[in-house]
Amino acid sequence: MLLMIGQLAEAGRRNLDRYCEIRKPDYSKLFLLEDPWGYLDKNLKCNFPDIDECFEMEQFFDYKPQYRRYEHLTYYLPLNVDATTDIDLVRGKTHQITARSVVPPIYEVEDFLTDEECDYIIERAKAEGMAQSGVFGEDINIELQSKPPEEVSRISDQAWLYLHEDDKVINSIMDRITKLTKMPRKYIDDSEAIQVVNYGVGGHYHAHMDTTRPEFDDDKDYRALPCCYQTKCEIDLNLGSCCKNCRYITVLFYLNDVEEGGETAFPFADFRQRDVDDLRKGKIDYLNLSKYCKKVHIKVKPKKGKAIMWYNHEKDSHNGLLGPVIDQAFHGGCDVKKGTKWIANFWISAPPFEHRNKPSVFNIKNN
Ligand SMILES: O=C(O)CCC(=O)C(=O)O
Repeated sequence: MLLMIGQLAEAGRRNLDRYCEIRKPDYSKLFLLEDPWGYLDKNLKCNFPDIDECFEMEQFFDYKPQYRRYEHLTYYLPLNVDATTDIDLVRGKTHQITARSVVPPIYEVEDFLTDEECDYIIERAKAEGMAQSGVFGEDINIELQSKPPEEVSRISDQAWLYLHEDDKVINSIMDRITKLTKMPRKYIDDSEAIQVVNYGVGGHYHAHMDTTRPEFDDDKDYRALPCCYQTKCEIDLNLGSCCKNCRYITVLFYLNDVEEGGETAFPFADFRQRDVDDLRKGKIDYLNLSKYCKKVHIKVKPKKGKAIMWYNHEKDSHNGLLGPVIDQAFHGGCDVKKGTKWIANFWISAPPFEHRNKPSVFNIKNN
């Protein structure tokens, strides 16, 4: 152990890179999905100057076998836009699922939650305490102080609802999410808490990605960083973040009816990638939904109990785990014009290939 500390400290002195990195695997073995012999683990090299953090990473090298295997992700595509089909979510009731776009696949299900479930989530969030929403890796207070409201990226309050095994209401919703997404249950249990959000009049969230685009976000290279759901490291608002979001799927629930406005808008859905790139480079800021909500074609109107889901990433065709980000998944909430808007977000996280052995910090059985 002492030898290891010495080696790590030396590695730290030599290399100021703050994060563990993975040596390039032998590509002839890249298609080894389950890696039962720990082949790829042997190629991991730690460059942390911070020894404590390094030990946290070390733990996953010998983590218990059940965490070493991730089942493949599920990715399903609609035949065409507006295609509707029946879906079995609860016994004795048939729901309908409708595709709203193909890239990314966006699906809508009415009455996914009952009125009682919506009210329960709102009450639990209020009891938890609603506080001003933030934006990943940024300090929203600086924006609020320096910009007019329509330029501020996000104006809302939020609370996190942690998943507990004994919460029957939330567990039954999780069962339905498993059926909706057709994902292995482990991914659902490993995902983040539910985020409940409330917007007043003028409240909005400009279009953004729920996941990190590892090579591009804020001109920072996030590729070597662990996924946030696999680490307890804090997000430092001044220095950038120490992890990246690896949110494969978003499931968003509308918890009330909004009198006017508050649509969820997908400004680039079903655009060709080239068009997305051009639009983003152009003079008009299409991400500003206070100004451009009207121009967006694919918008979902809030309705109490409705759920929408979409993919933020493709599935990696080589290994069945987290694949490339889908840039067309930019989305946000348009200004609420009248009334109030309550939603809940549930993000299903998944590891990219290089982090597949690291367990989630959110597994409900661990809390
Ligand atoms: O409010 C909405 O409709 C969208 C919310 C959203 O994009 C988010 O919370 O990430």
